[in-house]
Amino acid sequence: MTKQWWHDKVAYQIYPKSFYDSNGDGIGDIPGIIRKLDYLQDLGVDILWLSPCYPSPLADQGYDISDYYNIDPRFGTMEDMEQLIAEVKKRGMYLLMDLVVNHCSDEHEWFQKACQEPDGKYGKYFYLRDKEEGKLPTNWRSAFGGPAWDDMPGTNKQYLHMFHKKQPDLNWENPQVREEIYKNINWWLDKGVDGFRLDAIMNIKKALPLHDYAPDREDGLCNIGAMLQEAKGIGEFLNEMRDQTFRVHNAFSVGEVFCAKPDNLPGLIGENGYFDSIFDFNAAMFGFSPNGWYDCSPVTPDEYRDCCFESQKRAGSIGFLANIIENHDWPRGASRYIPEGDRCPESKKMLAALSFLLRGIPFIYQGQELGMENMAFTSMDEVDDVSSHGEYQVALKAGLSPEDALKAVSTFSRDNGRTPMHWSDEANAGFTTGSPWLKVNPNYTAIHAAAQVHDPDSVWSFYKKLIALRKNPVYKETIVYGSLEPVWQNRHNLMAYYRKGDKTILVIGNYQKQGQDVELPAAYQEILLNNYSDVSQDGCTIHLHGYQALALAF
Ligand code: TEU
Ligand code: CA
Repeated sequence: MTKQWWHDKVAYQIYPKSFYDSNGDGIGDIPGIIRKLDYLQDLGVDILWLSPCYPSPLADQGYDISDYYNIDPRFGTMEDMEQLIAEVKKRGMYLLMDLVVNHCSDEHEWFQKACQEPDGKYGKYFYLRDKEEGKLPTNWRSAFGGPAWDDMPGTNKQYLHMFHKKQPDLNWENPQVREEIYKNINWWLDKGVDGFRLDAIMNIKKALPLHDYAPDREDGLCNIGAMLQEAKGIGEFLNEMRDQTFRVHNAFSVGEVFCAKPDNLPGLIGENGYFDSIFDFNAAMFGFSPNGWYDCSPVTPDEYRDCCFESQKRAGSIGFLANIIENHDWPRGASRYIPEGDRCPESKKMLAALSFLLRGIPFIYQGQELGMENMAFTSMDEVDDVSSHGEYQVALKAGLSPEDALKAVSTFSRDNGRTPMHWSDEANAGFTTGSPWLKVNPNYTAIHAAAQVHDPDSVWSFYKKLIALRKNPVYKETIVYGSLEPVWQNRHNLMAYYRKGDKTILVIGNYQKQGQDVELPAAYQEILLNNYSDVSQDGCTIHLHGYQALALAF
């Protein structure tokens, strides 16, 4: 495998709106990110991925872009952005922007012009169909609920939106659209950005001609998954994009890919793949129901382990997965993957170690390094996310009481990851001196950065050790490029694996409150990581404490 600059890096996702507010308007901003760069450098992360901060009506919190060449004034100015790029570089770090090009905002001038002249140049930038009374062009359900077609203002047409109605899908079949997109990517790369995270990128190719699929709910609509499975030829677009943009700049690209079929992986992340990496959502998606959030199930420790190992086996040495336990679209990992009642620093550290030392590129989501947890929303008024409001309605329609529907939203809401970052135990968790745009999780008084950065036993310090271990010159090669071999896979509530390269490392997590024993095949040479202060052992038998995590070198 040809070595690339991003292989040995650790990435950190910033959700700008909720990271740090520098001017007291309740909204996180770019100057706020600049002020916290030393915090990130101290933690040890290298690559920063910024969720969108381009001008946007924020119907989907910036994933609806109205100008690809600017910064939303709520987040700062282009000068702020340039300063951020410079400050990141100064620290030897890298910056990724979010590339949201399956759709733009309905307030983007392309869509505005398309409305004025649907049969003109810009009409061809979108998927438009003549409006027929009482019949939609196709029976597709949008990701946030309701039909994926809406009336185009001032015309007799309807347009396709796979997500919110303020996010019209761009027509990638039109070479002019592709050219516009590549031009924009190169413009940012020329500015000094080091790469992109590619939003909903597998949605760009539609199965043509567009047609109905079997309805899968009482609304008579169908999930667009079936259509995406059928779409052929996305590779032509993705290869073209890679060759005309990322390749030219030696830039890093990580794709948000949900439909990675095992035989697809070489094409996706192989030596000459469309992307340099794709996120592994196998555990995130486990237990999710096609019926909606109200019908989703929790993930047990054994299921979590099996999901991780399944992905690892598929990826093998083909390429690098981007490993996450959460992001801005999912519940907090600590809440989803650690059973209720067991969430404590030890269990959070164990989860961190198990995920972080997998083969791939670790991505940490803001607040994960503190062990931030889900929010207990007490009313839908506290919830902003469009998707959560859609799912609340789905739950009510399915017959749930408002209390139970709220509980489902509280468990799975994307806002769990979007509540403001906990910097300190001051008002509003030190996130803002004003009134925060989204309610702060009341548990910030117990979980916050100020207390953790100076505490050698904190979750934060454990993440710092994990990052340092990945960079340890003796073990780096093995952790980055070594193979992964599961062990004791049939044991209950135990996740363990070898990383084998020029060194051999055994990673063990006792995924339960009770202790349990493991027999080592031989005596280890060194303890690389331990979330307890001791290892209780008789010869090669280790008596693991509840939620103990170890990395041992042989
Ligand atoms: O997400 C793509 C996507 O498919 C989401 O609907 C995802 O399945 C869901 O949020 C999980 O709960 C990306 C972005 O990450 C998301 O924030 C945007 O809303 C979406 O694209 C549209 O741009
Ligand atoms: Ca602000």
